[in-house]
This record gives sequence, structure tokens and C-alpha cells, in this order.
Amino acid sequence: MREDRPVDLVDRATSVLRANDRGRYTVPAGHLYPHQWAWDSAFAAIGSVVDVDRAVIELESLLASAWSDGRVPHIRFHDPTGVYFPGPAFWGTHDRSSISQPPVWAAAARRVLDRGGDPDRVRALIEPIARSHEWFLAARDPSDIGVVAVGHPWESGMDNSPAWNAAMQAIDPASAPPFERVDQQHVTDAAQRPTDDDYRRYAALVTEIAGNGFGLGSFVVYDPGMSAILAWADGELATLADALDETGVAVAARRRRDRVTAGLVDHLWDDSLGRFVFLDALAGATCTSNVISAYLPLLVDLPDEVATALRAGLDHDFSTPFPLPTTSPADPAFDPVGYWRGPMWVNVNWLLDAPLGGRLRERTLELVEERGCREYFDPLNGAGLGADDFTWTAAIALDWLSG
Ligand code: 9WN
Repeated sequence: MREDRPVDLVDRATSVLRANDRGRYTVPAGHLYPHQWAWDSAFAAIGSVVDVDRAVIELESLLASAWSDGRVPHIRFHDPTGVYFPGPAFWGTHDRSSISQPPVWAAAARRVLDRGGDPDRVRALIEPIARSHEWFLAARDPSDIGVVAVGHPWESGMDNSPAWNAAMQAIDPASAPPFERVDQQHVTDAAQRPTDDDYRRYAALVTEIAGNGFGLGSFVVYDPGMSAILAWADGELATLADALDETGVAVAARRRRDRVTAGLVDHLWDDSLGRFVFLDALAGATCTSNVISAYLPLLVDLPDEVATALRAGLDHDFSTPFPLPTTSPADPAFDPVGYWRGPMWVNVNWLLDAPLGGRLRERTLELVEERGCREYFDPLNGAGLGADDFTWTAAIALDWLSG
């Protein structure tokens, strides 16, 4: 751990991870999210700096939840007493959801190996990781253009992003079966959570997906953020596979990475805006929301002029006192406390820290130190929002503090 940092943050973040540890998996937040979420679980493994064996177990349990087609469910419901809406019955399954989430597990496995994780157990993770990446290209690219779509806003991990507004209009909120939200019992300020109308559309779409054999429903939006994370994850997988002499896996991962990177530039780049756009595969419409996902392709190797334009766009449109906002203040939908509509999320800063030359981590750590391991933060005044004692905020702090 770094020596100039008060040991306090290390202690606090470690106790958040311990409190949220359920043995073989870590919940994102004890009350609000009492199950295993895919990308949260991978971030927990990234932060399990001092207990690398525990991090291996986290990834083993995450990947053991994969469906037979390779998809890693965005939620695995382990605990029948964990109150959350929508539970497995709503998904039409016994114990897991049927959509996925941004695949950050290859990056987690790579770090676990680097930190001394048992090479044989990490090697056993490679095949399910590769299959989960293949699944995105097989099941989430209906137009076969080399980038991937999300089949539900929840699949993106950025649930309430304004980028989904237009496409969500195709979902009839009145078709949702009756349900009761439970999130508002834990986050009482309604302004920080999605609206009831959003929830009716989310629920209606889950019902549609569950009724059609877990394929795609009436929401299919090509997402530059998900595509970029997938391409980057394949680069991470290739490096991991190289380290374990799994040459065939590495070659295939680099091939997928290059295909998705090319697809991003060919199909989702907008030169006049200087950022990536979203494509509604069903309506054929382009969505130009100025949100952080439009810049996530900085995770991969882009043509110089594209990367330069993205960096300039972030400097110009995303500089707030507590960066990075998830929606640009220049976008009419910007809301500094709205769920994924403006607040800063520590995992997004973690993803973009290296592409931006390491300039985000120190300011983010200072904020977490001051305001605690909150779920998200107001990018204008730094206020902590959403759940408290949030796993990935703690995990990422520990990862950064370990150097
Ligand atoms: C729905 C657990 C998850 C995160 C997502 C975040 C939020 C769920 C919810 O919480 O989504 O999956 O109930 O709002 O948007 O990124 O993985 O922390």
C-alpha cells in the first residue's frame, strides 16, 4: 500500500469488502443489492488485493453461474431470503437472470494471476471467460456488424442512461405485470433512482425476454460502451492466456478484439460529433446522447484522429469539479443526481483512468476518502449518493492504493 495515504481508507474499504462478503461471492451493497451481480463481482475480485485466494473463489463462483451458451448472468440469486425486485421468478428461472453485463472478468482474472493467484485455478477460468466473450458476438450482434448491442438497459450496467430513452419508448409500460419495487426502501430520495415509469418498462421487457426463450426482445441497441469493454476484455484475456501459454485462446481473443475495434470505427463513429454513437437495431435510428459510453472506446487502440477527438471531447464536455460525469453537463438530459444520468461512478473512472494517463485516480480516491464508499457521487459538488458501503467503490480504492 502507498505510504503517504492515511491507513484509514484501506481499513474502511477492507471492512466494506468483508461486510459484503458472503463466502463465495460478494454482494454489491448489503441491503439494496443482496445477490451476486456480474460486473460488481469481478470488481470485487479486482479489489481483493490482500486475499488473492478469495479473489479466485469470487471468479470461480461468478463463472460457474454461466448459462450453457456461455452467457454470464447479470444476477445470480444465491439467497432466497435476499429481497430484491425482480427476483428469479420474474426472469422465469430458478436462480439467475438471462441477460449479461459488461465483461470485466478477464481483467479481474489477469490481475489475480499477477498477484500470485494459483495458476491452475486461473487457467480453469480461461475457457468460461472466452465463451462469455464469444456469446456477446453470437447473441448480441443481430446485424452482424462486429459490435455488440444490449438487450436490456440493465445489461449495459448503466441502467438509466439517457442513451436508452428513445429505444425504451418502444416498450409499453402498461404491459408490465403487477410488481412492487423494493429499491426505494433503501434509497429514499426518489431523485436518485429510476422513475416508476422506467421500472414498468424494465419489467415489461424482462417479461417479454422471459417469454421468448431468453433471446432478444423489443429493445436492441448497439452500445459503444459495451462494445469497447468487450474488445478491451479480449485484449486482457489475450494477455492472460499468453502468460499461461494458452496460445490458441490468445489468438482467438485478439481476433475478436480487432474485429470489434474495427466495427466500432466503421459503424458507431461519428466524425462530425467527434464521439461514438448508439444504434437502435430495431428502429434503425442513431442516438447521439453525450454520455460517457460514447468515449469508452478509448479503452482500445483507435486511429490517432479518433482518439484525439475523444480526448478533446472529454476535456471540453466532461470537466466538472468531480469528474467524470456519466452524462455531459452539455447534454440536455444531464442530471447530477439522476441514476446514470450524470453522477460520477468509480468503476467508470477506473476503466478510463489508464487511457487518460492516470489523471482520475487521485481525485477519485480523495473523494472516496472524504465521502465514503458510496455507490455514486454528484459530479458538481462531490456529494455521496445511492447506497453506502458499496463494494466496487471499496474494491477499486484498494486496487488503486496497492499501486
Ligand atoms: C439492476 C448492482 C447493480 C449494478 C448496475 C447498477 C444497478 C441494478 C438495479 O446495480 O443495477 O441490475 O437494481 O438498479 O446500475 O450497474 O451492477 O450494483
